[in-house]
Amino acid sequence: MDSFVAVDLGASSGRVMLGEVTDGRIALSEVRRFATGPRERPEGGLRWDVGEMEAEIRAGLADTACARPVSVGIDSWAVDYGLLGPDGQLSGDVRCYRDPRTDGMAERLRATVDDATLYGMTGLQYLPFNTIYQLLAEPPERLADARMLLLPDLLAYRLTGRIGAEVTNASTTGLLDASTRRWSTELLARTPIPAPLLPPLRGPGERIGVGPGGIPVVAVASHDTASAVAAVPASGSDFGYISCGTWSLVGLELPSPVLDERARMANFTNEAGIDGTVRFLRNTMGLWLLSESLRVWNGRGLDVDLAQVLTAAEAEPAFGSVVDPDDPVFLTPGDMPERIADVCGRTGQPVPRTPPAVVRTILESLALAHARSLDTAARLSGRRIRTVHLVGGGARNELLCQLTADACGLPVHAGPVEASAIGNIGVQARAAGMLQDIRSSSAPIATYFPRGRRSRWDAAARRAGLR
Ligand code: LRH
Repeated sequence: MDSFVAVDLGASSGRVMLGEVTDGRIALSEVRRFATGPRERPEGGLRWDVGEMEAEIRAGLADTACARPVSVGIDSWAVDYGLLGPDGQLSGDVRCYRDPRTDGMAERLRATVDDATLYGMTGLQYLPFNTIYQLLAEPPERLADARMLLLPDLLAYRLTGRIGAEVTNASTTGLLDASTRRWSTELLARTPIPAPLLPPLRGPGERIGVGPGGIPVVAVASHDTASAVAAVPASGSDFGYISCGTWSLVGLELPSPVLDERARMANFTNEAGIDGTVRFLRNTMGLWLLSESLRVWNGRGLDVDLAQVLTAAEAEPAFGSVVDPDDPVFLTPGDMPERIADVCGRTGQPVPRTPPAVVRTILESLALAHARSLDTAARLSGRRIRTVHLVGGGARNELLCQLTADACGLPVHAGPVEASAIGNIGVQARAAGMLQDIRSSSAPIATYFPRGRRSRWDAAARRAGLR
């Protein structure tokens, strides 16, 4: 039996997981869990505490030492980075993508690169927080003589002293050429971003260096979504996936990018996956709407328990109101129930007043967004989807899984919950020659079959004014 360590960082919590590989299957256990959430600083701006993350990772690694792991890999959410100064030290804080500092940056870039050209180069969905817009929001002097390291690469640097940019995560920056998988020098030349800012690229499975206690640090698919999709327990090519946590990443695995105008207009992204695959997906607001609602209710002393409110939401009438989860009003932290009420009022729908009614609206809205994105992905790629795999924390949410099956009119296989950690460990174990198929884990999978007519979902979308 061989052990590997996955450090899997999410936007609210981070985990150090031990993965044991026996007879080609991965079994996970959690070694350490810690809060990661961004903090608003007095000087302004939402920032991550990288020092605290590093300390937690080091403590987690010390806890795994007796299992003598073969290696460790780090994955996290995409797009955020730290800047290393000429002295090799982190200069300033790592900012959170939900910080509104990128307002106006897309317009600034448009002055030198039009949207269609940009999409043709990078194949990236427009999101206001793509790294390219964050870099454009930096004072130019911060970028001179600096090196940019995406978060997993930054943490690997702090453990090993080695710099690099792992390619799956680099593909979320808006600076990688989607066809060649190299930094786009053509695009860089049209921006004030200096080319030496970007470190050399490396791929999943490459050894980075030696970390604490002599453990080898290996590059994995360091974008958490890339790791999660690598672990989708599917065979064949007629499946769609939903990597569902803070975000819902909804789409298909393809052999090459789709860079045409229809894909751009549908705001689909082409991110780099393992083994040269492309994650053709739409990034949709996910369970963030629910977690922020719970935070707000509990902050007001309402004491709303997740399990109880989900049971109550199941008993709520169907199709009260739905909203577009991608409405920009939902991006920044804040009072989601209030914002949902505003959107429902604005679109002439009944306003959900109680926590169960709000939760029902959120889950039906997410299920509808899942179905619409899968339909679009199939249409744009010419692929047929026969089953859906829903992985990540959302796989625990039975009501969401059932509603997603209903809205898609397709069976939904839910699990593994810890898909990112499994993909992370799978890449390491395969690189070490100890595993052939990353898609095999011992995690339980639950299947939800569709109920009711799909036309009811279309009618709900029309009532909400969703095109
Ligand atoms: C999910 C995720 C997603 C990104 C977002 C910033 O955790 O990595 O793929 O778009 O965070």
